[in-house]
Amino acid sequence: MEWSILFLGPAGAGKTQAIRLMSDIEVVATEAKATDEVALYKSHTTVAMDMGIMQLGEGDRILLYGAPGQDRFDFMWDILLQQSKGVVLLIDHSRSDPAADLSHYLDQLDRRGGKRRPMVVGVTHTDVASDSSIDLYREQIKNRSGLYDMGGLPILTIDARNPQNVRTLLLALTAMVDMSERFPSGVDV
Ligand SMILES: Nc1nc2c(ncn2[C@@H]2O[C@H](COP(=O)(O)OP(=O)(O)OP(=O)(O)O)[C@@H](O)[C@H]2O)c(=O)[nH]1
Ligand SMILES: [Mg+2]
Repeated sequence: MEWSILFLGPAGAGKTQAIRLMSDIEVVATEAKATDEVALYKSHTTVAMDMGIMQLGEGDRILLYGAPGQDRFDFMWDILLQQSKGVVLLIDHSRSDPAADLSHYLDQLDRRGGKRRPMVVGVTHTDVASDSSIDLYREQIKNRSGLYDMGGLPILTIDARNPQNVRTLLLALTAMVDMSERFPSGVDV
C-alpha cells in the first residue's frame, strides 16, 4: 500500500520540520530564503512542496507531502490535495489569531478539496504562546456541519520538533484513512 498524506497550515507551523523528523529518506524540500513578515521568525520558507517517505515494512509506505504555508504559493495546494488520502493541518498557536487560521484552512479545504477527507489538527507552539488552552478551536468547529462534529476532527497539541508527538498525530490520521478505505460510505455507530 502507498498513501500520500499532506501537511497543510500557515508558514512557520512546523510542516517541513515534522516531515524531516518522520521521513526515512532525505526530504526533498523546495525552500527559499524567507522575505517579508516570515523572515521575522525564520530564515527559510517552502515555496513549492516538501516530500518525504515513511517506510512501513513489507513494501508499504506513506508519502509525506508538505505544502507551502504562504497563501501566495497556494496554487500548489490543489495539486497536492488531489493525490492525498489524508491531511495533517498544523496550526501555530502563537500567531495573532490562530482560531481564524483554522477557520481559513477549513474553508479552503471545503472549497478546494471536493469530498472531505480524513484530517487531524496538530496545534504547535503552545510552549511559546501566552495561553496554551486549545478550547478556542473547538468553539471554531462547533458550528460547522458534517464530519467536523462529534469528534470527527481530532485536535492534538504537539511540538513539531518532537518525533513521538508527530508519530501520534500520524497514527490517528492513518487509522482514519484506513477506516475510510474499508468503509467508504461511513460507519453507523
Ligand atoms: N517553540 C516551538 N517551536 C516549534 C514547534 N514546532 C515547530 N517549531 C519550530 O518552528 C519552525 C517551523 O518551521 P518550518 O517547519 O520550516 O515551518 P513550515 O510550516 O514548513 O513553514 P513554511 O514552509 O514557511 O510554510 C522550526 O524552527 C521548528 O523547529 C513548537 O511546538 N514549539
Ligand atoms: Mg515548510
